[in-house]
Amino acid sequence: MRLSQVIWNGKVTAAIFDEGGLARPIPDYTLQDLIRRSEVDKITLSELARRQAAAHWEALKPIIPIAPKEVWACGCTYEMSASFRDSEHNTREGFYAYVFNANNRPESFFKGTGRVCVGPGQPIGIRPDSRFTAPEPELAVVMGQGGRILGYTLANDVSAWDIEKENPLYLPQSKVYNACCALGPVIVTADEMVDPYHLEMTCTITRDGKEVFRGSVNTSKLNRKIETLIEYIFRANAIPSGSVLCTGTGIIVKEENALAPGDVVTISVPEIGELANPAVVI
Ligand code: DO4
Ligand code: MG
Repeated sequence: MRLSQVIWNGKVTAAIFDEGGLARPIPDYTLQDLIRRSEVDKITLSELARRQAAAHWEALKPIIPIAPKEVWACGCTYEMSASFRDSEHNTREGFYAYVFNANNRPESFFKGTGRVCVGPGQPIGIRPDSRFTAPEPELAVVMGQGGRILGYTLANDVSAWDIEKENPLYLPQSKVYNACCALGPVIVTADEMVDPYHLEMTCTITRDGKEVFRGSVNTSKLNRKIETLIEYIFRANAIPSGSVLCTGTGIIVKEENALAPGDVVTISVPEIGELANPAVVI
């Protein structure tokens, strides 16, 4: 099932989406409410959504699919991300390759809360003190109690790479700021996601209507099991149900394509949809 949220009767409301973009609102529920109720009543999210949804389909636009309690992210999970960072950063040789190695502890960091997240069509942020901000297109999972995967969505882990590159201790400043994370357009529930390790992801940057960047990756290149990433972040953190984990980027945007205000970043995976956001200086 494809779940997201819409503005319905002036309120943020969970909704079931069909492939064509029509929606059945789920009155009186946000996506967080739906998750909470499905866990209390011990029924699946899809079953609860089906029971509570309005009978009619409407042409409604998806907004952010969930206001996440917490957003976590993993890094250097694709060879591309680790080798680019090793080649660009002023660090000890193999610094990033070390965490790419699946036998070592993965990199994970706290990306923020719902406060820093935006949905489809909303502006993503460029820090005023960054000259090189890049999109990081990532597969993201919505987690339930104990880290159970409830569904899959797309994320843009927007990052001020020049700040990270200057010194790895600046990572939180490069990663966490207003509008640093886009999510959407829908959450494909875990029971309907055919194979999260075989998704073809594309990212484009459009400037003044012209495509200035195109990159793609298949999630088969993800060097970790998503369950392993979740297990690590839960080791010493009671992460609340309704939180999101971004699983790392396999698409690298170089400095010549640094985001400029007005650029539009579009991330797409056929099984999930398209997440497009304009960039603004925040
Ligand atoms: O090591 C820095 C962050 C890496 C990251 O966010 C990624 O690989 O996606
Ligand atoms: Mg990332």
